[in-house]
Amino acid sequence: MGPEALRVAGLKERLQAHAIDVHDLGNLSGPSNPWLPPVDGYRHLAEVAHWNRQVHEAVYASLARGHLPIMLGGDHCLGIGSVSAVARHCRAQGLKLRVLWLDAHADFNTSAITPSGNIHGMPVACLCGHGPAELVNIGDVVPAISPKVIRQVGIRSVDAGEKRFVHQQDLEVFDMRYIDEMGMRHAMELALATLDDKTHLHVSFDVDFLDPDIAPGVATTVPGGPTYREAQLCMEMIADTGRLASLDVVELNPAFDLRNKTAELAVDLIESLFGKSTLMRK
Ligand code: DIR
Ligand code: MN
Ligand code: MN
Ligand code: MN
Repeated sequence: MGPEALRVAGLKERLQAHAIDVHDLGNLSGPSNPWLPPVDGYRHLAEVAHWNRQVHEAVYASLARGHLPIMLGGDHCLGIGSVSAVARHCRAQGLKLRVLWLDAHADFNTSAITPSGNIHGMPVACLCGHGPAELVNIGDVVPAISPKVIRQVGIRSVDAGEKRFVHQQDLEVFDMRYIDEMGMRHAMELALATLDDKTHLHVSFDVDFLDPDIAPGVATTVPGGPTYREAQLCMEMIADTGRLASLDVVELNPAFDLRNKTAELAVDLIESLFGKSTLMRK
């Protein structure tokens, strides 16, 4: 339902208004959600692997055509297919990679430490090589990425075992305390530091990044997220780099939304990500 809500909110039209040529490739297809409890620490591993293989191929094909893919989820497990395709593209093209992970959660669980078995709590770990073969092997190389390329922003919910693992793997995290103390501007300056014209910037935008007051349309709201202005600044600073080359928009769940307002907010923010600004910038 997430992609449909973003279409209804006018994503394509709003990007077209900025003279961007948009192709809606429609929905991918795959197995439906069986709603079963975890098996060996994973919920729906076979289904998740199937969907991620589809996403990987679609994102890779889009990049190979020289396009900027926007992958609409669905939950954040789909970041495995998407980011692995981006990493494969970067290797093929000799590009450096930076992944900005905008999320309330670190998404760094494994089957041994997950409290839920939900694979949307594991994509960053899987991309870094910690996960089941079905997901870790989706790209061309294992691990698909190094933790060094990731910058996480907005984090405010990390499980106990996950917290140790984030520390051990030395992920660079700008959590909400950092943003409270230093401001979104400083966090983003550091998260976007050292990008150059050979860097592919991927943004993985979990809509639960946003404060639930402005973005209720997600299943796993966590209080104390970025405000409307902080989120806009985050997107505008990404746009200013001119390096955005691929994007995920995930976890939007219209069943929890109010009159599609979270989808509309997501479209507003995506517009800023693609360069909408209030004034001409010097
Ligand atoms: C929790 C929730 N850390 C889990 N994760 C979510 O189940 O692993 N990530 N909601 O977006
Ligand atoms: Mn997430
Ligand atoms: Mn999340
Ligand atoms: Mn999630």
